[in-house]
Amino acid sequence: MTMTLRCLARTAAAGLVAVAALATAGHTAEAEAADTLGSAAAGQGRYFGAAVAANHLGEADYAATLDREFTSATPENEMKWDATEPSRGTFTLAAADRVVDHARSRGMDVRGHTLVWHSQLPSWVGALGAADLRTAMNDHINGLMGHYKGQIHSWDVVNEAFQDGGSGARRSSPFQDRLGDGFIEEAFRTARAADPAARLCYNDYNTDGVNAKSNAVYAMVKDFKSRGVPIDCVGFQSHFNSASPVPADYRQNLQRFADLGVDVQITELDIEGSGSAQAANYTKVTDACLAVDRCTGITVWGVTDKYSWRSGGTPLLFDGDYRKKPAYDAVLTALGGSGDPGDPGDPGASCTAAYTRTADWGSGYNGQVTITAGDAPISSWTATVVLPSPQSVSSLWNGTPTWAGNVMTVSPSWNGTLAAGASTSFGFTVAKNGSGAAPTVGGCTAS
Ligand code: 9MR
Repeated sequence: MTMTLRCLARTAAAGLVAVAALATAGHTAEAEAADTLGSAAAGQGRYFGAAVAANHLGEADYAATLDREFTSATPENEMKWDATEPSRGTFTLAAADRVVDHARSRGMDVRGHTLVWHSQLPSWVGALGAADLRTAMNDHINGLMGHYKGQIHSWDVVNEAFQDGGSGARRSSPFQDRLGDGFIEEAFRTARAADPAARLCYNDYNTDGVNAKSNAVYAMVKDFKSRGVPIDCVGFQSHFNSASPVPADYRQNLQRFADLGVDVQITELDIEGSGSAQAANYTKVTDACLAVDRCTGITVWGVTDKYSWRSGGTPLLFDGDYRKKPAYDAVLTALGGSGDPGDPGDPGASCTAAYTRTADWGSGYNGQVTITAGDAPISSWTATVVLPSPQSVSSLWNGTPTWAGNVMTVSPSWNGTLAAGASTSFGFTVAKNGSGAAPTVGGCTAS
């Protein structure tokens, strides 16, 4: 006979973050039942998306995590100019189609990223003169938006057109250098005509707080709104680390753009770090979006740390084995959702204890308890064995027993450290003393 008793001990850090986030986030009873990022965000009237790479969709865990948790997908590289029009007039959209088809067939929205950007730009574009470049830019917008017409909820029409630093100036690029400031306006007007139903966004980084760069974008959006240039939203990439932390005025900055009459979206969120500190930063960002009515959704820049562009900084919500990180719990809680702490992928230390009688010789028997780590690695465990009276244990191996009456608590001797999902076992010999009943095994606790 085999008995299994699942038990878990969530890390104190994750629990504290969850409690802190619960105390600060307003949420409805209905949303509280949500147990995925997408469903919890939907309860708040928002989407929750991820950047998606076509070449990972064949990996079962990748696709399963994406499909379970996210309601929006942004092709990470597949819609960029170098991928989609490597030579003039030749559109290569198979990889982008794979992401769009995967996402839409599972009910996800798609963000289009990105039409006009100085980077990942094939060299033929930079070699064009002004008139030709203008035509090529408009052809590119029409080619992509035409192909995906009606399938994209928001397009990053222009990406990263402003310089970093304090100047608030436009960034040098073939478009800026040959067409001048007006290229942005022209791109938006062309985009509106190409797919009138799509939300048209300007997207940039280091514009997340109030600073010279975001002031310059703000002035452009204000000007566009006052002159009727079609713009519907501003994307805040939100790539954070210790050198570029979540700004204290993040919410205020989102709000001032929203007050211009555009939606705001968090478009490429990732925050380097780990544990409760990373979780707290994710809570700040999520809370900021929820506090701004026109913040319509959040996209994290990847599904798993292992494929992040900053993988060394472990900046995402799922680790390299698709386990939920404390940051995941923090976001879910801030969105008003609540996870099942025992569900697959929870990062808390946990273990199971399974008992088997391995030998029986009339007056005695051998028992074995197999300890299996849950979805996270563990460094120690204890399990309890309740022995039926009047049995007694004559020897025990691969464990260290302590006794309280007929309850034996066993801790590791040499075998405390287990990888996620790995097992060890301890064994013991029992004198029946007239009773052949099975012991009760359970109470596995891991740390
Ligand atoms: O995540 C993308 C990475 O795979 C590419 O190598 C890189 C090339 O420029 O672009 C990354 O995505 C960028 C996004 O398109 C625009 N904002 C900054 C992102 C991170 O570099």
